[in-house]
Amino acid sequence: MKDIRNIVVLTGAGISAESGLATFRGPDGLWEGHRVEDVCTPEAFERDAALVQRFYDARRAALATAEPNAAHRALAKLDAAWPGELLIVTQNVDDLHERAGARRLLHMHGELKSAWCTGCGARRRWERALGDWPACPACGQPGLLRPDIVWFGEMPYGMERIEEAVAEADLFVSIGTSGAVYPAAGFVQSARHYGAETLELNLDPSAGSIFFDETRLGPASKLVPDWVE
Ligand code: BJW
Repeated sequence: MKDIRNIVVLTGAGISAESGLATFRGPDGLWEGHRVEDVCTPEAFERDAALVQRFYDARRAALATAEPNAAHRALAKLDAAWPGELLIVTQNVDDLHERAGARRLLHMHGELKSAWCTGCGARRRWERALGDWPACPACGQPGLLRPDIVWFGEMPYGMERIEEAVAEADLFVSIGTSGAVYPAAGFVQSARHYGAETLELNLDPSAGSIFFDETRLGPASKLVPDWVE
């Protein structure tokens, strides 16, 4: 095995499943009969903002009672102890990684507890429901706040920093993601291209399983602590 100094960890909905938060695809992947691909777009928000706000209000309500699990805690422990470079790139919009103590963390698909104003561009911490359609606290304009979430067709956050970290990585680890959504699904191939070892920890093999040097199947709460220790 090569010397490992720089690590990139990519996480998806599967790491929060054992904290009680639903994943997107599979049996629980529908919401009020809508596919995630139909709710999570700027076009859906233009068409029916109230429906999309309800989807995120329900997600905020679920997050209020969720706690980090052993997988989040193990990554936070790795973050605290790892002397080399580490970047945890999460596709998740929950805050369970940071509540477990992770610091070297990037939310590439946005955050549930943030709202942004499409009028003035201000981003604000937001824990309440947006369903009552409040005015923007920065510019005072009503009806312009939206969830600070990256929808299909929008550019994920932090791509430059992620691409740099992936190019420098000696080890790329993917946890609890189906590999159905790009650009995150393509990171493993970039990491390989730049010479990193690649490891997948997931309940089922993902769409990109063939690109990993090793895949370990099982629940994240078991696999992640086993890998970190
Ligand atoms: C467990 C477990 C347990 C369960 N233990 N495991 C080709 C190239 C590039 C782009 C595209 C392309 N083709 C199409 C596109 C565009 C599009 C896309 O990917 N579409 C696909 C449908 C094909 N992508 C975009 O539009 C993105 N933007 C973009 O591409 O901009 C241009 C650009 C170009 C080039 C470079 C950079 C940018 C934006 C994507 C935004 C995604 N947004 C969402 C919703 C918002 C967040 C939210 O509301 O929460 O993000 S969609 C949804 O899917 C959410 C997730 O973050 C994302 C990924 O889902 P995830 O996490 O993988 O969850 P699941 O449910 O799919 O899988 C869970 C997994 O866990 C499963 O495998 C289970 O087995 C496992 N599991 N329990 C361990 N206990």
